[in-house]
Amino acid sequence: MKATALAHPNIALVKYWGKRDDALILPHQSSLSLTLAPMSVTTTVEFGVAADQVEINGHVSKGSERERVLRLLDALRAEGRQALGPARVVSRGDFPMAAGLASSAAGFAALAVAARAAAELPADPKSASVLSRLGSGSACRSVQGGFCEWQRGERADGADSYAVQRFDAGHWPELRMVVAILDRGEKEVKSRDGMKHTVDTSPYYPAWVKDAEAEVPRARDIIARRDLEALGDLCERNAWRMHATSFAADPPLSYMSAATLGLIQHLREHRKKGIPVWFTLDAGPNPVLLTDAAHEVAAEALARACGALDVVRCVPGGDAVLRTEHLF
Ligand code: 2P0
Repeated sequence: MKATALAHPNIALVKYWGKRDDALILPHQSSLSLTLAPMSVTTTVEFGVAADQVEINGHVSKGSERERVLRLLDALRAEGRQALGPARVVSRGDFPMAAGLASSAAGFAALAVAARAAAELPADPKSASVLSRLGSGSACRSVQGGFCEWQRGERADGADSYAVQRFDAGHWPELRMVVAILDRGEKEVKSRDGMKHTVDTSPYYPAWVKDAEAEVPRARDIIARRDLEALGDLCERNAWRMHATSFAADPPLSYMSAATLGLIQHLREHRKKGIPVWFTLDAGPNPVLLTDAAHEVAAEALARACGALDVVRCVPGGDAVLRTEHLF
């Protein structure tokens, strides 16, 4: 009853921003992301040990981090096909320092895939996606590679709220995502708190939900024909609108810094000069630049010229996979 899995992070092209159920992590709207290589998280799970213990990146987990892991394991244990007992979990990420990408999506995707395998359940991306969602919403989009769509679902129990792969990593191999680290600091407001505050207080929130849901099929069509310019325009528009809902919260919430806005301004100048580069922005000040293989060097140079302390170049990543080497 021991298994190990490796999963990659993902970056949303159409963002998830706000829950309709905080406990089950059910979103108000669907979202669509690209799984990113080369960064990954590897997690080993073993059931049937003396007591639950969780270790992430060499530290014993406590508080909410431990609770999130146990919540996911409890859901699996409650399925009750066989008595699984307490579990030992060891997880390790290979993210470069301050990669600017949250490792939680990759971490919970790897945990779900490893825990299901340790429980001797058959490989099933849908069930693993539902399970990983209980740790972190965006994790459900990291169970598979390439372009994954998290369908919001309708059911109150969340059984129909999971991600499906629309295109695998080989569909658009020359696509590039370049993370520009403008600020290495911890953000003041975590995504989970920021999205809740926005849902609760922003008068723009209903408009966001309607608009984002409508953007998902448009993004799918654009990705099908590999139209970089159209995808760049859609990504930027969706990022602006996600942040606009937060600007309109009470009190207002801004994840952008002066440096973020400076870089965005430069992108426009670069596009006028014919360099195909666009941005997206999660709940933090560090933009992720969308471009192609022929222009990733130019995108990195642009990021550094705008003050980036670090730059991480990413390519489309593959599915979460089981590994035969365990971490303990
Ligand atoms: C996304 N983000 O779609 C959006 C865009 C941040 C901005 O998913 O509360 O760590 O664990 O479900 O998944 C980050 O939020 O939040 C996120 P929880 P999560 O990628």
